[in-house]
Amino acid sequence: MADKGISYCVDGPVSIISINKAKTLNSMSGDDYIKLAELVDKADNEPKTFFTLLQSCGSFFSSGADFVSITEPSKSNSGESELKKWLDNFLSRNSYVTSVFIRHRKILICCLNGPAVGLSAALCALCDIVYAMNDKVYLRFPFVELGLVMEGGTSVTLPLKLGNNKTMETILFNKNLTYDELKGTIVTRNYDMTDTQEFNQRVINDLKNRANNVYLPSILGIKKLISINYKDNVQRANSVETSDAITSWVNGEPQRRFKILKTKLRKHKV
Ligand code: CO8
Repeated sequence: MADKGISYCVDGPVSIISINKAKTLNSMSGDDYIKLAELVDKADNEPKTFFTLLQSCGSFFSSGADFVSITEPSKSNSGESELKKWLDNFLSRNSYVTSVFIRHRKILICCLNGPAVGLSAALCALCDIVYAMNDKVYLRFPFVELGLVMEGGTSVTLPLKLGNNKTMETILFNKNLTYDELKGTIVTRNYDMTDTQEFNQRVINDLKNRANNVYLPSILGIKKLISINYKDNVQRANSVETSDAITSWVNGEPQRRFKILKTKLRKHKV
């Protein structure tokens, strides 16, 4: 199937955002993350939308930041400082995308058809509800491997949802959060299916059926009340996370490590 980037449609009370980049396991360039954020905002402003659904394709939900776009960022203007370059290519993008997810007013649901890595996993942790296709899903936050710190609000969302000690063990030692660990914390239902398209459609049908039995404005009111408890903390964390990371980007540590990762992935195939 040809990769079609990121698409958007509305089906009754549901706005559906689909990532279609199966060739690279749905990796996301900086521009892809901005497009995703724009579509999440579009759903927020859709008067008849109550649920915003994030869906993907193939075997992975998303392999995170695309290492090609990180190792070959948009050309800097001559004379532009490294600081200016990474404020544009990292801080402003990362902070904007995360902020759009935090302030979203509709019920944000992730259809986790497979593993999610890095910023994509962080965005998944920002969702109100996460459904797993089966028990093969996992979340991976390889921040220590890549010379990064927590991002996408994870310094608040992971301790909130998993507890402090579990978050420390997982992030500091670069472990996957397996389905067993996600169950009941971030993931609330396992559909126990194998076909991504069928899984995605099942979730849409289930939501439409459920929407028939509730007074929809109430669910948005409830989300607003629950998110008051943590929203400001995540916004503050987003700002601190991105400004703390900028020194590493200016020094070039993540870029060096992304290059090594790219070479390693190539080598293991030879
Ligand atoms: N970017 C680009 N291409 C990728 C990526 C990626 N992140 N991940 C996988 N691919 C490509 C591979 O190169 C490969 O392409 P090809 O077939 O042409 O060689 C194809 O997808 C399939 O990948 P694999 O063969 O490696 O598949 P495996 O099942 O063996 O492994 C893994 C899957 C474990 C996901 C492995 O591919 C991997 O480790 N990928 C890198 C994941 C990663 O570390 N992502 C970055 C996370 S950090 C992050 O998101 C925060 C960044 C902050 C900056 C944001 C700026 C806006």
